[in-house]
This record gives sequence, structure tokens and C-alpha cells, in this order.
Amino acid sequence: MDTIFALASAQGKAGVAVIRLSGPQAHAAAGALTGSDLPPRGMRLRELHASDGSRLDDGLVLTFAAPASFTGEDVTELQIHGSTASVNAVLRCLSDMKDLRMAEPGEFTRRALENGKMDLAQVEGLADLIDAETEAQRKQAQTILAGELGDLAERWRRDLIRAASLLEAVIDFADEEVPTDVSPEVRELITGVMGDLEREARGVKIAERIRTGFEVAIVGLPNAGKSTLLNALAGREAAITSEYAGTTRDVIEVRMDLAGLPVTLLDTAGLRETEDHVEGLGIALARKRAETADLRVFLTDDPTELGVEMQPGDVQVLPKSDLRGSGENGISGKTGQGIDQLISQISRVLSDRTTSTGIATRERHRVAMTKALDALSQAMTVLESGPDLYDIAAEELRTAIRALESLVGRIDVENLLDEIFSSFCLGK
Ligand SMILES: Nc1nc2c(ncn2[C@@H]2O[C@H](COP(=O)(O)OP(=O)(O)OP(=O)(O)O)[C@@H](O)[C@H]2O)c(=O)[nH]1
Ligand SMILES: [Mg+2]
Repeated sequence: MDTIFALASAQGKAGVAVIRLSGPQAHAAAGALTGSDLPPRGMRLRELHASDGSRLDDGLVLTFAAPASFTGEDVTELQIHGSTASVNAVLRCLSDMKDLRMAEPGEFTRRALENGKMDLAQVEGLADLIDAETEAQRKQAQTILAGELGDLAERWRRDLIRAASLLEAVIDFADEEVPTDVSPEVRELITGVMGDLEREARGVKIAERIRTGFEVAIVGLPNAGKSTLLNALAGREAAITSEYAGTTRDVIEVRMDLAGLPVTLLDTAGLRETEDHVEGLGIALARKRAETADLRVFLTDDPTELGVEMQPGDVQVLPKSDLRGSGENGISGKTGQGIDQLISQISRVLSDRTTSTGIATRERHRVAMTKALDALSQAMTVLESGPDLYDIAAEELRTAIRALESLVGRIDVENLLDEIFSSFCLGK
């Protein structure tokens, strides 16, 4: 195994930078920089020197001994001053050392996975956590990173293995008197898992939105003040505004944190009949994006005049409230009137939707769970036919178990068979 190293903190100027080393030479290499042996685990403040003895920097040197480290290997972390030049000087020294090489992207985490420090879902959770920009994303990533999906998958797997072993036992008793009817327990185990899987699979769509962001489209007639509203919400001049109807043509996207939820606001072309070819293209695009958005803000007195269907949860606000005096649902991008209410209304609708999320967060998870569900419903159907077809039902259960194991990246059929047989309990 190579010893790898890389800057673990972000590129650029900072108070402190962290350089991480992992592999058999991780401690020795840091020892060469400090000119002294390091304890296998612990923290020391040391001077770091280049091979010609010149001083590089001083910093904290943290050592972790395998397997109690992030990667499961010997690991050293160097906390040095976070200037580009200091970091480069230390990285250059490390590159010159024998048996050391720069890590590839994700290589530390990959080693953590290979050494059983995390499962595949946790690796995904870690990636999400590093990408998290809003509170909802952070919380969701933490759940996965903590291994909750793996725990859940393990529970389902245990239940299905128990169901499969009950069936196997009956198959083995085929020539003899069957001591008990196992089908009620098998059915109960399968339906329990199916209920969980259905709920989790349903929640993935919203969980994906938390990862990637909700789209909220502002629609209205030309000149209604959509771009002005977008700018007010974004707090900057993201879109051009003008008194000419038909100013906005492309869809303008602004990413923002709306009460902890990641939202991409879409400003769109004003919707009307037009002879202008280019404006017409913009309007067609506006309709398409508005229809597929997660939520629409209708900036209009009459939502039916836009040719975009209002969907449950959509919001209607009345344009240019500053010109019409006070009234319900009025909004003004110009004066800011009604903006806070709009933000809280949008975030309320979206937060309500996020309550239906479970623990699974990705399309990959949904695909695996759907595959398991298909196999389980097959198994339920086959069970109807009685013990003669129990071997087929057991095979379907194994298919479901394999699909669930792929959730956490553990697909080892031998291991599965061992467990099936070790959990034998019916008169054997
Ligand atoms: N009084 C008042 N004027 C506004 C308000 N919002 C926008 N305006 C003015 O209305 C005109 C059109 O505003 P835009 O934000 O460009 O309107 P739009 O809906 O994006 O228009 P299109 O892009 O052409 O569809 C501009 O002159 C704005 O200054 C508002 O709340 N109150
Ligand atoms: Mg506009």
C-alpha cells in the first residue's frame, strides 16, 4: 500500500492548513520533517524542516495509529500556517520522499471504505456533508454519515434472512411432516420490510431536492415586476429590469438559502401572446421551467391568464402593492413590502414537504429499494401457492437481500449463505 498525502483543508489563504498523510510511512515521513520520532498516537508541537535542514514552519503534528484513524491506516495530520507558500513548501518536501505520493481525489475516503471504516452510503453522506450549504442539507448529510441507512438496511436484511431461513427449513423437511406452518411469520416479516421500503423510496424524491435544491419559478405578465422581485429576494441585481414589457427572455437562476432550505429561484419571461420570435422562445422556455419547478409564485391578479397551471402549494401575490395601497397578498419588489411574508410562505410549503423524507437520499438508494420491493412482492405472490414453491420464494428473498446489500456496498453471497445457515432454528 502506498503512503498518500494531500492538503485536506481548502486551497487558499487561511490561518491554518491541514495536510494529511495515510499509509505505512505516514508516521516516518512526518518524523523526517520534524527530525524526531513521533509517538504512534498523540499531538506534538514541532518545527518542520526541509531535507537540507532549512526551517519550513512550525505546527501541530497529530498521529493516529491503525486501525483507529479515518482511513483505518496509520495517519498523520500536519497543522501548519495556512499560506499557499507554506503549504506548497511542505507538499514539495513530501513529494521528494521515497514511497510517498500525492493522493488522488477521494482516495482517503476510498481507503476508509476499503478498510471497513465506512459503508458506501456513509461515503455518499460524507460527500454531501462537504457540499452542504444549508441547514437542511447539513442535517440530511449527517443522518447518512452517522450510518443510519446502513443500520436500517441491516435490520431489513436480518428480517429477510430470518424469513428465508424459515422457508429453507421447511424445504429441508419436505419429505417429512412439517412441524409448523411458517408462512404467517414469513409474511409478517416481509410486509414489515415492504412497508419501510415503500416509505423510504417515496421520500427519496424530496431528499434529492434537499441535496440539489428546490426550484421556485416566478411567473407573471410582462412588466409585472418579476425581475425586480427576484432581485429583492436575492438581495442583488441578478436580473435586468426595465419599464419595457418583454425585458427578460432567458431563465435567470439565483441560488439562495431560504430559511435553511436550498432554493434556486427562477425569473422567467413575462407570459403573453407575441409576434416576436425570440420573445416567443423565452416564453415557451418560461412555461416549461415553471411547470417542472417545485413551486410557482404567481405574480399576478389573475393566475388563469398566464397559461400555466397552478399546482397545490403554489403561491399567488399581487404585483406592485405600493401603487395599490395596502391589501392582502400584495408585494412590492420596489419597496420590499410583503417580501418577508412571501419568504416564509415558500419556506413553509417546502418544509412541509421535507417532513416526508426518510433516511435514503439518492436515486441509487431508490433503485436498490425498488428492486428489493419487486422481489418481495414476487415472494408474497409465490407464497400463496404453499410449500411446493417455497424454494422460489426463498430465491426472491435472496434477490431482495442482495439489492439491500448494494445500498451499503456489501454484496457477498457467501457471507449471506453462511448467515442463513447459522441462523437455522427450526428443529435443526
Ligand atoms: N411601483 C412599482 N414598480 C415596480 C415594482 N416592481 C417593478 N416595478 C417597475 O416595473 C417595471 C418592470 O419591472 P420588471 O421587474 O422588469 O418586470 P418583469 O416582470 O421582470 O418584466 P418582463 O421581464 O418584461 O416580463 C420596471 O420599471 C420596474 O421598476 C413594484 O413593486 N412597484
Ligand atoms: Mg423581467
